[in-house]
Amino acid sequence: MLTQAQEKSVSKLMTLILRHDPVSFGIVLDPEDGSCPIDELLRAVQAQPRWSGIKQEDVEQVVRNSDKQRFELIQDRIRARYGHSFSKIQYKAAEPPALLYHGTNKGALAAIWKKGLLPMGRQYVHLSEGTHFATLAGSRRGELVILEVNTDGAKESGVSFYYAGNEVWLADRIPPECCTVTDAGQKGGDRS
Ligand code: HQG
Repeated sequence: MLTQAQEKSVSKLMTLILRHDPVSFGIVLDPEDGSCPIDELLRAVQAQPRWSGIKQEDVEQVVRNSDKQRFELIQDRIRARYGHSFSKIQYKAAEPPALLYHGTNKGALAAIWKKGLLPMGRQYVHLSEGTHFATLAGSRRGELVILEVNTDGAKESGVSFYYAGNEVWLADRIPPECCTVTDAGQKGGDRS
């Protein structure tokens, strides 16, 4: 059984492997769904001296307790649900709710009004059905701003949406005219 601090640390290592740099850990992710066999991930984690004693049930604990449900177990395979920079996971296009949220920061707004929301270092723009996830994402860099995204407008501009699970939606880009600032951030970003 891992402590909360250990869970966080293993989770960070797992996101590094499954989202960003599988190659450095000797792992090949499935090019379609981004998964790998859970025993391969386990061996990669065990190869780190600090985690040589880790067991599969510990990895399953991390998956279960992840506050943002970052990982998904599919039988004997595991993948990160979202957040990838390394490989472009093929998600199925899906019909999003009329409104989605994106958490960002004041410093990024000028560029967003010019170019819209772009994936930046990741493969997709990350959006959420409620403001809770957007608040967590946007609070990481400076003053939080929550944008409301008009998905019908974006679809009219040819944007496809993909569902990553746990209320998280992905898109290749969002045009600036489909974004408006909400005051949800100022209200404390209540879970909705
Ligand atoms: C901003 C983490 C300038 C965008 C988070 C964001 C989330 C622009 C930053 C998940 C821009 C990219 C994803 C433009 C967008 N010009 N800045 N045109 N378009 N941006 O981390 O959405 O805890 O790559 O607003 O919490 O913040 O790791 O994306 O501020 O859930 O599981 O550029 O990753 O989850 O930042 O975060 P990121 P994100 P985990």
